[in-house]
Amino acid sequence: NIEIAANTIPSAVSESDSTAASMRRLMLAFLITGFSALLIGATIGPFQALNYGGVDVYPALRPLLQSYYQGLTIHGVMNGYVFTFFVTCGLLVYLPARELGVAPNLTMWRTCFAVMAIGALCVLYAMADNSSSVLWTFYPPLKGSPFFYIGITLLALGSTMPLPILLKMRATWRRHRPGEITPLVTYMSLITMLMWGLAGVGVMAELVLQLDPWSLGLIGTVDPIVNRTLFWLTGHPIVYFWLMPAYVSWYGLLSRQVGGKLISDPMARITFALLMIFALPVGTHHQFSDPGFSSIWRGILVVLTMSVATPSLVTAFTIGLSLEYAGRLRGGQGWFGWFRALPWGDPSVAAQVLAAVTFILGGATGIVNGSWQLNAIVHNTTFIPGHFHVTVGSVTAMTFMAISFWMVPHLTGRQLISRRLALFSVWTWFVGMTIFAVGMSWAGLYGVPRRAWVSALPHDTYHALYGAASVPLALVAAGGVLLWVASYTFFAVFFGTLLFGRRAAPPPVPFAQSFGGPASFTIDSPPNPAQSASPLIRALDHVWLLTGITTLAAIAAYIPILWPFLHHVTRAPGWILW
Ligand code: HAS
Ligand code: HEM
Ligand code: CU
Repeated sequence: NIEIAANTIPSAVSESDSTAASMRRLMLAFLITGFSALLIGATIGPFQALNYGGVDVYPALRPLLQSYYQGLTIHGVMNGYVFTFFVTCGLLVYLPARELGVAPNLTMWRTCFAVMAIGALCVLYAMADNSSSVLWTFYPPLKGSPFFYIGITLLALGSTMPLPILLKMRATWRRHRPGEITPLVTYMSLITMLMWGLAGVGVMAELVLQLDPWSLGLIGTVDPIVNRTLFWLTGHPIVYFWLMPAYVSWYGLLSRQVGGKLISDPMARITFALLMIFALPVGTHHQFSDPGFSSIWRGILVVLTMSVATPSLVTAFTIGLSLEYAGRLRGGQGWFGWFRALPWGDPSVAAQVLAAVTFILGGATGIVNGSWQLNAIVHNTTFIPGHFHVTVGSVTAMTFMAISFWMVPHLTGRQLISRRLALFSVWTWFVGMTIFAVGMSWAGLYGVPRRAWVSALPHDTYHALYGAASVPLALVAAGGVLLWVASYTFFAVFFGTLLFGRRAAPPPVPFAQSFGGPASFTIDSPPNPAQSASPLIRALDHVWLLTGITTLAAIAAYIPILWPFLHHVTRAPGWILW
């Protein structure tokens, strides 16, 4: 045991340091950039909902948007990549830095911001000039401008940069606290970034070896099926890169915000380890309808997909019980009294609990998607966007909003301009997104296709084709309108607080305590000789072992699928359709 005094550790930060001030400014820059992207994405989303309701606003938007597909590309890219990447790359550095009391490498963190910002500007330019309406999956042979692909390359590259920052912070902390277990929030953040760093190999290969040179005219053709497969090697893990930061908040902070404790620290660690190991091998469940790989593999994929759902089922129980514990401490009685007793007046709590409730629907629809036979019914229908708006559109978006409600005051020393408005925005988002997603999923069962400009059809044709789905499609449109109200109310609170919030003492980061795990200590807190941790937790702390297992699992799952493709090369020239 070593005696450490705070002032002898050069990398330790305290609230009053200039380093802490730089960290706050940078975190705020990530947050504002991310939410500005959401502002663009959430403005366009409801137009798409109206499209499915049969209302074609696109002719009226003509100077700004040339087609439905240009808007849809901007919506998917701004929300799915720019919003999520910026918030996450801020959060997963800032929270661990606070938890460990260690300064991050600010130069590297700024580089991460700059690389992603340049990438985002390139992509925005390519989408705005209508050269790249290739949708967020940019499947070849649809072809966009080099600015699009190079921009995405930079966004992807930048988004992995928190990984070395985290590794270095953890190493510094461990040097001063030998033998101790990585504190929970840092652990979860590190696993998320390790998973993402590995997963990124797929899309990086696709971009650097194929799409970048193709769009620059250096190579003439590309192989669509190989590229789709490389895309989904990253494209399934990306949904966990959206989910895990929300889980960091649910496991690491929410229990404190509701006035209780996390019910199980080991369950949080197991969840993250399993999400990492299973995230990569299941990528091809997005390709059940693609030709060229064996039905045995499709069967294995179903099993793997159900396995990757398991850690989220674990999360449902762990978070559910943590909420119940807090609710009972607050006097809640009976079966549901604890749920009512939660501090619903806190918009950050309300947003996260409501997000969790929507995820019950998101998880159930995910399991439908992952079942091969059922996938044949729902694939390429509006059922799929129905599914992912109650995952990324609710869990991620609402949890990030929830975080902003305490974090903007924390970073700026300004109070939320209105708790009631914030509460109104999250309830409206919850109701709007639920109605929207129920409508989309239901309409999908009638075979209404996703990614289709249905409102541009002649009226008779639209009714002949989709009349049977008129009730669910009306729900879609209504949900979309509610979501406009919700998002603009949210942005009024977010930007209003930044500009006009009253000065007040900044709240601390609400780190939760937990049962069953090692207590967490900042680098300069007193030594902690009594730290106990189960063998399981100690094993899970070997993050490189987990990384190795994940790599092997991904290789084992992808070689049999890619092998035949590489022996039947297809050469496709580009298409520019819209
Ligand atoms: Fe998915 C397609 C399967 C989770 C996002 N998914 C997509 C696409 C996106 C997406 C964007 O197997 C479309 C991509 C495109 O454009 O083509 N998905 C799954 C499965 C899961 C899953 C099995 N998806 C997500 C998450 C996403 C996301 C998370 C974003 C964040 N998904 C698929 C499949 C496809 C697909 C196929 C391809 C479909 C096709 O044909 O194209 C699982 O991880 C889900 C597990 C979740 C649970 C729910 C646990 C519930 C919790 C809440 C508890 C509530 C509490 C509140 C505590 C098992 C944790 C207490 C309150 C009380 C009242 C009790
Ligand atoms: C696609 C509406 C928010 C991510 C769609 C579609 C609709 C829609 C109707 C399907 C379009 C089609 O298949 O033709 C909305 C509304 C929102 C909203 C009304 C409320 C503001 C979000 C959020 C995210 C998101 C917050 C993520 C953080 C996506 C993605 C797609 C999509 C990735 C897929 C685009 C594609 O198929 O290429 N949205 N959305 N949306 N949305 Fe949203
Ligand atoms: Cu997936």
